[in-house]
Amino acid sequence: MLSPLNKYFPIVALLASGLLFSCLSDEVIAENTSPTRPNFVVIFIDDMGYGDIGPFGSSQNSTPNLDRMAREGHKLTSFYVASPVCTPSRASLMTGCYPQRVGLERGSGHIVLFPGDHHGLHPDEITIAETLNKHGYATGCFGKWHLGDQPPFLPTAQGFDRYFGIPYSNDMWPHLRRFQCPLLPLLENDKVVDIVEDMDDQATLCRRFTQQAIDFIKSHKDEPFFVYLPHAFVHGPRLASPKFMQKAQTVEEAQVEEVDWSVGQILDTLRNEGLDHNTLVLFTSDNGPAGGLSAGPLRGRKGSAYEGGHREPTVAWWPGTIPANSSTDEIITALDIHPTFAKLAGTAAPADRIIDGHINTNVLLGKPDAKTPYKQFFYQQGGKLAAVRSGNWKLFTNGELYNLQTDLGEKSNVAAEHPAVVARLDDLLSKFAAEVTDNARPVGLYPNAKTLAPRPGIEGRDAYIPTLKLPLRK
Ligand SMILES: [Ca+2]
Repeated sequence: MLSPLNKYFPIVALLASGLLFSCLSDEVIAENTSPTRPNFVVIFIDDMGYGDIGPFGSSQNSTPNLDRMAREGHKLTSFYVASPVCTPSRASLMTGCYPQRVGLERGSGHIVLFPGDHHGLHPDEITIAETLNKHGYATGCFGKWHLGDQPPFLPTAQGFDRYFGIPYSNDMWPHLRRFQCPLLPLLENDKVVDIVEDMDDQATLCRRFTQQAIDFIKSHKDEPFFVYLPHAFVHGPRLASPKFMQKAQTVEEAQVEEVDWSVGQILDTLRNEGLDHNTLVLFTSDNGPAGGLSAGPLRGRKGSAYEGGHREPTVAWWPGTIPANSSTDEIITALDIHPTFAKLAGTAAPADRIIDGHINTNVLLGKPDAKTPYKQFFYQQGGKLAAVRSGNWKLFTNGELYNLQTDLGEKSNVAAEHPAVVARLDDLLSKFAAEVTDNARPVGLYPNAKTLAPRPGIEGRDAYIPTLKLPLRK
């Protein structure tokens, strides 16, 4: 059914999504576009908080490789993900759209997708991997996917030439007894090739995904490549490799330090192969800290619309192009990765649909005096729109108002003193809620879904029937 808003679609959608501003920033950066197609590496940690690494003030964890990456690169202190939980955050990174735009603001009856879920990222969505792959890039995904485990939803059906990893979270295994999950499979492309049986296997995941990424980089060094390395670390259940467990005080510290080792391995590979001056590496996390990890000075954790849930410890590195030892506090988000990387590669994110992200090249690359194209950014909680940031003001749907410039920790609700600001931001929330509802695209659906691996102790086909109540959403 057509809604009244659809009649005004071009103007309303452009205004609401900020595409007008994308076009403007597009013009500004045209002269900065690299003549050759750069390589891209996105290192995406699971559940790591704003305060967990050295460049963002951690004194608990030793992260010499990330410290060096920040010294040689650009620290993004206002980098946001579009959701504080796994599936919606990843849907946004891949598409450049708010999660509700692509029908993945939550899973089916749960906040994220589960094993054998009949929902996933719709095959008609264009991922950043598809955009780059069509433009001649070799594309590899090594780690946790979590955008659907049925055939049309897997990475190799969504633009990746090669995949090795776990299809969803590492705690979705038989040891999580309340959900009676199947065995936790490791996939190579779309085939189950191994099972994560126990904690010793869990401890190998950082090493294995890192090695796969390195092998892919080496074998594609003569063509442009896009490597997406979504680590299973530091999501629970947690165990790191023995050499990291031995020297750390806690398992969280050991896992952060092994992730830091992984970063060092990737950057060393790029240096040793002579690829560092033509490769942009982005390090960040999918959502705020889970238990045992740190949001630093921020309020809120994984799952929250406070800054700690959405603002991630982010470093960009591209020697010779990104200035060393630089930083910015301008807003840049996971929504921008698809349109910005596409632009840098000499192509574009799809133009036949709304893309919420911006071409945010100048902020990403640390150009002098770069300004964010964002007039507003929207936060989620529990699969619902929960807050908006505009400038330094942040208004929650429950009426709380904070000034992030003077109150980064969101301690002091000043709504009563600024009724005009509340009214302006409340209007942004209402307009976005209406626009995104009217212009949401469908979630992917795969009827009669089966799990990829069996539940232990059950014979035959029954072992592959999902045990969760997974209602159809649309
Ligand atoms: Ca996560």
